[in-house]
Amino acid sequence: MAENHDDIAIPGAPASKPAAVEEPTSPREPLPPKPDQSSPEPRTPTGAPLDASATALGQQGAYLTTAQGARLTDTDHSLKAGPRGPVLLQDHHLREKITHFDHERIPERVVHARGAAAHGEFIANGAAESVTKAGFLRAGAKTPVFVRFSTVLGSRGSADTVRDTRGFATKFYTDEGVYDLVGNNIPVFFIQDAIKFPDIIHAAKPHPDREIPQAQSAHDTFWDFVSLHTEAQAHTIWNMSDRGIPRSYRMMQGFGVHTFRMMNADGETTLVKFHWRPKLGTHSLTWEEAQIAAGKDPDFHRRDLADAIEAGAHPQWDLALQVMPDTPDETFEGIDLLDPTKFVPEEIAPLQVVGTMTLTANPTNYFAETEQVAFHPGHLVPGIDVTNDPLLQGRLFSYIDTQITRLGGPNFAQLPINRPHADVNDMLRDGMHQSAVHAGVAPYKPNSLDGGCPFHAGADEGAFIDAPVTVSESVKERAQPRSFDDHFSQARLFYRSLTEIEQQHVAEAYSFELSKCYEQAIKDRQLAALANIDEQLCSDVARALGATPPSATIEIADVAPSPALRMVGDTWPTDGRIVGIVADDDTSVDVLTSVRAALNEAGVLPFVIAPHGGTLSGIPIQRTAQTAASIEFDALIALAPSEDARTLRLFDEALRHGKAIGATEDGLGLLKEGGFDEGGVGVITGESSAVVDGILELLPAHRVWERLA
Ligand code: HDE
Repeated sequence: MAENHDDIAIPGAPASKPAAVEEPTSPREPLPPKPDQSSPEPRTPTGAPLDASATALGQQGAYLTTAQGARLTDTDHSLKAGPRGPVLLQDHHLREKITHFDHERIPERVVHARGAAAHGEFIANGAAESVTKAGFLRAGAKTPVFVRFSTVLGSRGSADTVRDTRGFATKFYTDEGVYDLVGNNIPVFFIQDAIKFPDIIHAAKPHPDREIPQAQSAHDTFWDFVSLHTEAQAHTIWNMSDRGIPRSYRMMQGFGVHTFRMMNADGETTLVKFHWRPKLGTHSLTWEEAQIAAGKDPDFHRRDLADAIEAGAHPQWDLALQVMPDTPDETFEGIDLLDPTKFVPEEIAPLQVVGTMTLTANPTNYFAETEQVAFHPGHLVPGIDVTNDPLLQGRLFSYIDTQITRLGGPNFAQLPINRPHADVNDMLRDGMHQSAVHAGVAPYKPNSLDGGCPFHAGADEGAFIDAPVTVSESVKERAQPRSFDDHFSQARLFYRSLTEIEQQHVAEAYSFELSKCYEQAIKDRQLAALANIDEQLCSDVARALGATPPSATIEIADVAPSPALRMVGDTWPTDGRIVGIVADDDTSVDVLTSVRAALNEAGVLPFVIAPHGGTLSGIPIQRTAQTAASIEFDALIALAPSEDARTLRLFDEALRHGKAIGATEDGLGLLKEGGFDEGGVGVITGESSAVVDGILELLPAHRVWERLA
C-alpha cells in the first residue's frame, strides 16, 4: 500500500510552502493589438469581412479555456495521484496543452527560412497605366501590402547580418486578386534554369555531414559549385560586394529579377523589370560590423525594422519599372531579357517610378503572419504576365508545391494572412485544414444545379490572359540559347562600376571566403574565374591567398560602367538613424537636453549611454557601458569622459567603421584616452550645438568614406 509522502521532512527545505505570487490583474477582455501591429482587414475565404475581435484574433473572453472553450481553474499543476504521485492519463488539459505544444512547429522554408515582415500600403501614381491594365497601378489606387524580407541560406534562428542575398517579397491585396512580387535585393540570379536550383542550394547550405557552417557561403561546397558552374559568377560578385551585407531592410533595393510581360487595355505588350528603390538610399554594413552584429544582436535587421515602424519612422520604397519593347528576340541592347543572370543598366533603360510603398504596421503575431505567409510568382493579376525565362517557369510550380508541405495541405490561401481581398469563388474543395463551409452542390462547370455559378469573366477582366506570343517551331531538347553562355561580362560590368572603396571590399570578401576553403583546387578554380572578370581583382585576391594570379582564359569586350550601381558618393535622408550620446552624472542637463532635442528635431534617434541604468537627472538612459554595442549607432557623441574599456572600444570600432564622431570639451578626454586624432576626418569637437550640426552634416553620406579609403 502506497504511503502518502507529502509531508516527508527534507533537510534544508522550507517548513511551509512559499506564498503564492498573485497575478496582478482581474479578469478582462484580451488586449487589442498595438497601433503599430494593425493587420490588413481580415476576410473570410469568400471575401466577406470578419469580426476582427473574434475569429481573426483567436482570443475571446477574459478567461483561460481549453481549445473547446471550457473554462479552466488551474493550468500550473497536472492531475496526480496525490501530490507526489504519478500523473493521471485522464488529465485532458495536460494532454491537450502538451500535445498542441508538441506540434507547434512547421517545417521551415527550404530557402529564405529566416525573415521579418511588415504591413503597409502601396499608392500608384498612374505612370504605369500606358503599359499595364493592372488596377493596382492605376493613378491613386491604394493597395494594402504585406512584405517579407529574408536571408536565403540560414535556418530560421540564424543571424540576420550574414553575407547572403536577401529576399524582398511583396503581397499586394488588390481588388483583382492577390499579386505577389517575389524578388531579391540583387537583380541577377545564380542560375539560368530552375533545374539547377537544388544544386546551388545543396552546395550553399551547410555541409551534410557536420551541418556547418550555418548561413554562410564561406565554405568548400559553395565555392566548388560556383567555380565549376560559372554562370553563378555574376550573382556571386554581387554577394561579395557590400550588397551582401545590408545595413537595414529599410535601406535595401528590391528587384523582380526576371523580365515580365505587361499588357495594357489595348492589348499592347512590353517587357519590364521591377525595381524597389528605398527612399533612405541603399546602404551596407562593414564586414566587421556584420560579424559583430551576428554575435551581439543576431536579430539586428528584424529589430531595426520593427523598432523603426514602432517609432513612426515608416520605411518607404518607390516601385519603378524599366520598360523595354516586346521584340520577337526578347533582347534589349544586346542583353538577353530571358537570362536571369543579366541585368539591364539603368543608364540604358531608365527607371520610371509607378508608385510608392510605405510600411506602417508590425505583424501582430509572427507565426500567423510572417511564418504562414505564402508567396508565389504565379499569383498574377490582369495586365501582368510571365515570360519564358526558364528560371521563372520553374518557380511557377515550385512555390505551391512547397506550401503544401510547409503549411500542411492545399488550403493555405484560407489562412488570414493569405486571404485575398477580392471575392473568392473557386471550385477547389475539401482537403486538409479546410475552414470554409462551402454551400451549393455543384463545384463543377458546366452545371445547372447551382444556376451555372460561378460564371466566367469576360476576356477584359480575367488574369492569366496569355499575350499572343509566337512560339517558333522547334524540337524538344535540353538546351539553352547561345547568349546564355556569356558568364563574365556582367560580373565585370558590376565590378568596374563600383567606387575604389567598394572594389576593395569585394576583393576582401573573396579573400575572406576563399581563405575559409580547405581545397586548394577550389581556390585555384575561383581565381581562374576572377581572372576572366578583372585582372586587378584577381591579383588582389591571389595575393591575399598567397597564390599566383592566373591569366584570363577568355576575351571579354570592355564594358561601359553603370554609375547607378554605386552605393558611395550620394547623400540620403537620415530618418530613424541612431546617435549614441555618452554622458554621466556630471553631464549638464541643459547640454544633454539640447543635444537630444536637436537630434530628435532632425528625425534622428538619440540613445543615452551612461555608466549605469535608470536616468540622468530624469532623462532616461537607453544603454549602459555594458549593453551598448557600436553596431547600433550611426554616430557617437561624447559629452563625458570615460575610462571604461567597453566605452573606449565603442569609439574605437565606430572610428574603424567610418562613423561620424563628436565630442564636447567634457567628452574630449574620452577621445584622447582612446588615442584619437582630434582633428581627424569625421571627428568633430567644440560646443555641443556645433558638434550636433557637424554630425547631422555627415550622417546623410552614411559613412565618413574618406576615413576608410
Ligand atoms: Fe525562390 N523559393 N526559388 N527565388 N524565393 C522560395 O518558397 C525557388 C528564386 C524568393 O518570404 C520557396 O515559400 C526555385 C529567385 C524569395 O516567403 C521555394 C527557384 C528569386 C522567397 C522557392 C527560386 C527567389 C523564396 C521556399 C529557381 C528572386 C521567400 C519557401 C527556379 C527573384 C518568400 C517558399 C517568403 C522562397 C523556390 C529562385 C526569391 C522553395 C525552385 C530567382 C524572396 O518555393
